[in-house]
Amino acid sequence: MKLRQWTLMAALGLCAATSAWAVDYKVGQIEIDDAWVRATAPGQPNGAGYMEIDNDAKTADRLVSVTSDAAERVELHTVQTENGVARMRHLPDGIPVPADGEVKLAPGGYHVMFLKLKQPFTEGAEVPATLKFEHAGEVAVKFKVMPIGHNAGHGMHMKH
Ligand SMILES: [Cu+2]
Repeated sequence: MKLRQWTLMAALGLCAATSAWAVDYKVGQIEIDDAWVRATAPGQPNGAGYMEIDNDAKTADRLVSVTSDAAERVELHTVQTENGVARMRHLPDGIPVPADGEVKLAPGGYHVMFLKLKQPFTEGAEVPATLKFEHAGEVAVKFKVMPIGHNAGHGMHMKH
């Protein structure tokens, strides 16, 4: 009996370790994976958040808004390149989520823009936020704060 308990604990421990950062959230048939924000440098007023949204439903959905106490305002943005310069663009209608498909918010593309942070995003912390989908409804998530250099991609020359 003692041995069996140990085995179970070891198995659970391993499981927790491997899935520690890929926190999944679900609302209706929408699943959110790998929600993260990049840590902010001192004095940096805004922060960007990313995640993967999976939709198992046979109908398209839409991420219409994100709210969070961590920032004065939260917007949904994309990045468009004009004359070789990547610029962020506000998406007042939100981000479309295809039926039976997925959309990725990632550096260089769709992102959640946290504007006027109330305090810096510090590595290892979590940023609570509420996602609102047109059909699936609302879900509370936590964005994990990753190091400044995490997944830098080509978002380095971005202008707002
Ligand atoms: Cu932006």
